[in-house]
Amino acid sequence: MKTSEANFDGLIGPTHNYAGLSLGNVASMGNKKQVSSPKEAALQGLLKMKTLYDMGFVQGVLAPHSRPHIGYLKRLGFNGKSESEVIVDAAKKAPEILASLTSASSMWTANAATISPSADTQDGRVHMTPANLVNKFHRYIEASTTSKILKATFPNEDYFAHHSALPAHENFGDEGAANHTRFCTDYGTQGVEFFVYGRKADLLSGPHPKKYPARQTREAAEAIARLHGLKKEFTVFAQQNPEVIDQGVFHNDVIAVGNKNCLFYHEQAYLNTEQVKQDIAKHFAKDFYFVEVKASEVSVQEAVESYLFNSQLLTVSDDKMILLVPEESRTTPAVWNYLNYLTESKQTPIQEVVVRDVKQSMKNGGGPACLRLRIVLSEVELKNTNPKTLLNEQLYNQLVGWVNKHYRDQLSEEDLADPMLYEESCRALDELTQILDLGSVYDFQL
Ligand code: SUG
Repeated sequence: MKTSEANFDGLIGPTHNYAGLSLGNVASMGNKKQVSSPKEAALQGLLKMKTLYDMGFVQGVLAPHSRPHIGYLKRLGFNGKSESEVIVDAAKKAPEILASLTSASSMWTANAATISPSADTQDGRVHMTPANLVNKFHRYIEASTTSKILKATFPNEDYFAHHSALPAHENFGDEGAANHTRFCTDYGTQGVEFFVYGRKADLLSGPHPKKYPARQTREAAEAIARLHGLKKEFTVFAQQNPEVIDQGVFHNDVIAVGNKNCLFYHEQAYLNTEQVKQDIAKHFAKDFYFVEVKASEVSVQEAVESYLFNSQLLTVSDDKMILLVPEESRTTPAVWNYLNYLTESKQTPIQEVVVRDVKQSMKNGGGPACLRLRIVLSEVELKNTNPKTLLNEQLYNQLVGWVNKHYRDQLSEEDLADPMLYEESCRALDELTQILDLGSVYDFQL
């Protein structure tokens, strides 16, 4: 039976904007208050999805969340007889809270959840745990809707086990698949699950960054491994180098990407690289490729600016992988030189580079890998996936039409105070739940 890796991308929502909400994410901090284009953002994301569909990959779509989040506005004491009045009240009294509750951040589905394929789990089901994202308020509010959307996308509990997010406390800070990688020989056989964390819950018990927050704890990673019923001997935990977190590497997927028998990473990514390599390599009888990029080839700063490692590493045939990188990797000279050298050398499985423009998302620190959640699915699991969420030519055209009909060309800081934005979003999302056959997943639909 054929098992493949599907990519579920977050459809970029109608309130995409630059509010500078993410301390430690240099793009988000640097582009604060710039004017965004939700329409361009969503179309760029859809084109990336279409690229992979056209190449023969299974490509899925995860719906965006409804924003601004009226429920949280009310819980925080903003009042009004209607949703519009609540928004106007918040805009007047605390625009920064309104901005947090208007973020379209659910687009970065690498942070939506951690997924363990059925080949790795004790009960033979695909296990999913939505990330609690406690480190950032605008992201912490995602977990409950993410859970509903995942259940509507993978409804059959005979095949899919849906866990609750971990307790919403910093000790269990969890950022989902952005800090999780799975290595394997074939997608359908036992894999090695690799969890990367930024700190331990007890800050006194080990190294941690000094300037920017470490979003993921070791305790969170261990809890996920327990919940998913992973075998201890096939689970590897590694700490990120705190010094790179302080340079803007807020998730492991900003400094490394892995697939099958290959880990592509920066030499400064981990605290103890040799241990990481040993722990992974011992599971592979045949070759495992550690493709290490030296600081002399690409500095951490260049890696962060270009998002070289926030790329999608995809298997196209037995011994060939392609790397889908953002446009910024092409325009950063050291990175582009390195990529040319890598593909020409033919020493590793990475033999081709595909470039895509996702600039609207990149300006918030979200590259190609942030926009997708990888889900390994067997044939029968794929059959039990909501078919309306799987991209094909028709769905692509339908979604492009939907974006063009509902999305604004531009969104500025002041526009977040406009209650019409909420109304437009609700109309768009209501229609989307029908297109994707999701049922009622939004509070405004209850
Ligand atoms: O959580 N940016 C996101 C980017 C997430 C990238 N994901 C991965 N690396 N997997 C974040 O920092 C910025 C929103 C703003 O500033 O308006 C933001 O949330």
